[in-house]
Amino acid sequence: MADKKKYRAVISGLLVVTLLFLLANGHPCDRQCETNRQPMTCEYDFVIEWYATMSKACFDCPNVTLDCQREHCIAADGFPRAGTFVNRKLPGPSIVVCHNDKIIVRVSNKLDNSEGTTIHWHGIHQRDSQWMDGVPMITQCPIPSHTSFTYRFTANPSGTHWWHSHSGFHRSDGVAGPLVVRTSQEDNPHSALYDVDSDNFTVMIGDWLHQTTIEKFVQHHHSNGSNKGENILINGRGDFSLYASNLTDYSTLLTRFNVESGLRYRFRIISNAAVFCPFQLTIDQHSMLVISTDGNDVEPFNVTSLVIHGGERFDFVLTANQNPLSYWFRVQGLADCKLSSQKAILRYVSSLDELKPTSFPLPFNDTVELNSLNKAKSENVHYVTALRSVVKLDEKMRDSPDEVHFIGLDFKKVDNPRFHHPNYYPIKGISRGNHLYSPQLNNITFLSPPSPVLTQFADANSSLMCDSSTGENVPDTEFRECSHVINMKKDRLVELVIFDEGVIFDAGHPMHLHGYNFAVIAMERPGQNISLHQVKQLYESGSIRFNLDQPVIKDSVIIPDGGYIVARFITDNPGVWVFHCHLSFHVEAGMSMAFKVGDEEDVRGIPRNFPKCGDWTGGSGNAVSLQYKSSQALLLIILMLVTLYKLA
Ligand SMILES: *[C@@H]1O[C@H](CO)[C@@H](O)[C@H](O)[C@H]1NC(C)=O
Ligand SMILES: *[C@@H]1O[C@H](CO)[C@@H](O)[C@H](O)[C@H]1NC(C)=O
Ligand SMILES: *[C@@H]1O[C@H](CO)[C@@H](O)[C@H](O)[C@H]1NC(C)=O
Ligand SMILES: *[C@@H]1O[C@H](CO)[C@@H](O)[C@H](O)[C@H]1NC(C)=O
Ligand SMILES: *[C@@H]1O[C@H](CO)[C@@H](O)[C@H](O)[C@H]1NC(C)=O
Ligand SMILES: *[C@@H]1O[C@H](CO)[C@@H](O)[C@H](O)[C@H]1NC(C)=O
Ligand SMILES: *[C@@H]1O[C@H](CO)[C@@H](O)[C@H](O)[C@H]1NC(C)=O
Ligand SMILES: *[C@@H]1O[C@H](CO)[C@@H](O)[C@H](O)[C@H]1NC(C)=O
Ligand SMILES: *[C@@H]1O[C@H](CO)[C@@H](O)[C@H](O)[C@H]1NC(C)=O
Ligand SMILES: [Cu+2]
Repeated sequence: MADKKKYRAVISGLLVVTLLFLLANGHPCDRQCETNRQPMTCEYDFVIEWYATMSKACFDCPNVTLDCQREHCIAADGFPRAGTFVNRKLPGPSIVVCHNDKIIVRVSNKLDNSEGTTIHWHGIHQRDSQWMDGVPMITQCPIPSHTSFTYRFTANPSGTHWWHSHSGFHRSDGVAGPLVVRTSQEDNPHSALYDVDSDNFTVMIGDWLHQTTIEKFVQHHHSNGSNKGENILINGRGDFSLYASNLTDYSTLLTRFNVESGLRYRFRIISNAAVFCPFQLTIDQHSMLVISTDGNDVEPFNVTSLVIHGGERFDFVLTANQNPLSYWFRVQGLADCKLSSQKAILRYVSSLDELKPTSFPLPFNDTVELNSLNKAKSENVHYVTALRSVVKLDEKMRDSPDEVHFIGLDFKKVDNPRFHHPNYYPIKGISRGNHLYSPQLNNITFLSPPSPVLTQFADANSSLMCDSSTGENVPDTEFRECSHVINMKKDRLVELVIFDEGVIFDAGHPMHLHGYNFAVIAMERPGQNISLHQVKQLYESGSIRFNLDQPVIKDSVIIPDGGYIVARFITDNPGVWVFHCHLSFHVEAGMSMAFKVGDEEDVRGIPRNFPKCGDWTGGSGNAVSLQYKSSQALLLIILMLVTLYKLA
């Protein structure tokens, strides 16, 4: 009897613990990862809708602070605006899984205005599920409004990744969230460096507009409207004092990271920048020990200032070893966001201080910065190539490359018919404030194909496509637009020499490759500008020093303005993979291209009933024009007859 009671007590105790665990951690897949455990199947439902910040779900937010935390309340920075959101959350729901888990996400498109959408899983390579990459007209048809699409893929590789819409401006209007793939302790070279790895310390930083992105895009591209961000949000939260609140202490509304004295925390930072908005992160009185970028572990690198560009991820360890107080976690916008900054709060839980943190002048006098933008390298200013991968570069990657591709980036003064008309408002004939320079790759604007290249290759319209043979040496004196797809053979060592000509604007483009990681074996900024000719000369004369030892491995990287990077990867993942600037305004204006790796038969397993789409031209169009022509002819005959009749 007594035994039975004890047994029951233990079981109910375990049940309560399990339930508490589930409640605290949410999804059952967010768990401790162990080697030799069966992977789990992790399911999620995403509903994408037009919705509003500061909606009625926010009740008396911010006057009643707790109201800002209510379900469906997207408080943001207090500014009311429309946006596209997933499950009425900002950031969208976190996906936290273990390496090799199966992820299943059912996406329902409930956008009122009938826009199609897709979700890209940024950092996931989609080996053997290439059609799940979420790029409209490259790997799938857009998901029409009022329909749903289920993404199924394996969580590989591990690391801090994220998901976001790859269609139009849905990402910058809210459709984005973390995707963290953890590994077991044995597979994690840095597990001894920290104590806590929790979704509470995953941080998505984004610029934030006070209008829908399409509004800003149209005003900027068709008129003289600005392309600058209005604010920055840290995990969907920003300073209310500027827009919505007269509270004396608005800091209660900011994102908080609660830490315990003495523990070491793994922070995972994701940049969801949409305009040209690099973020400079500093934490008062704390340094950051960078251990990973874009899911690739690096030898620990200690910094006090970390710059993060669109699409990049950085993981660092923060040691809570300062006086138990509250500290500012500061994000300063750079470039087109230089007027914006934002704060979150790092709060030691033992601190009684619930109030605004004290401001410390500067985190450290000797700031060490990583991933700086367009600065000269120095003792305290480091490019991302200062990081060393924990693994040696694969032997095959040190050979001389099988293919080399030069990819030049810049804004071009061309009459792109989308934004200029050669007679009515040519770029060379109107006031400077109205010039729209087209951001291009090799002087080419990407034209979205009318059907997905990967899944409907046979439907491709060859007259719209171009590759390196037709695309190279295109002059920038006239506008060129095509579906720019470079063919690459399977299992080749490809070298990309990516340079920013740097002629117009002191800008910088964060470039992202789908389907692969690449080793960044060189990165330099010799001057303010560089031409294809100059880069080729440097490359061919052997003047570029390659780091083939333990180069940093990434999937997103900033190209210095007027500088270059050299990147390598092995084409062992067949498919059609876009390579594009990660700034929404640039990719939507055509700063994109695709690498088609292998042949159609190398991609196996596309579901037979996979949705199809395309242009509807063909026979009936001709029939209409024939009819039109015959009726015109008939009219002519009648006119002639009438004239003849009159004459007779
Ligand atoms: C907050 O309080 C102020 C002053 O009491 C009031 O004017 C304002 O309307 C309130 N805001 C909200 C959202 O309730
Ligand atoms: C994460 O946050 C939740 C909710 O505030 C809290 O209950 C939990 O203890 C936190 N976990 C860690 C590891 O800090
Ligand atoms: C934009 O154009 C309008 C109308 O021509 C003008 O009034 C305004 O000053 C211009 N703004 C800028 C920033 O150039
Ligand atoms: C804040 O206070 C100012 C001046 O008292 C007032 O004009 C403004 O409307 C208030 N803002 C809000 C959001 O309550
Ligand atoms: C990192 O740098 C800071 C400031 O220079 C220093 O105080 C701290 O001890 C360093 N941490 C490590 C792990 O080297
Ligand atoms: C940092 O520099 C300022 C001004 O140069 C100086 O007053 C201060 O003592 C320095 N702080 C530290 C910790 O070295
Ligand atoms: C291919 O594109 C060209 C240029 O837009 C167009 O004229 C032609 O009708 C298209 N062909 C097909 C088969 O859709
Ligand atoms: C773009 O065109 C200009 C002018 O013809 C040429 O000098 C330049 O090298 C081209 N850029 C690239 C990246 O091909
Ligand atoms: C390139 O930069 C140099 C100065 O660094 C400048 O003199 C030259 O005019 C620039 N060239 C172009 C094409 O902008
Ligand atoms: Cu760009």
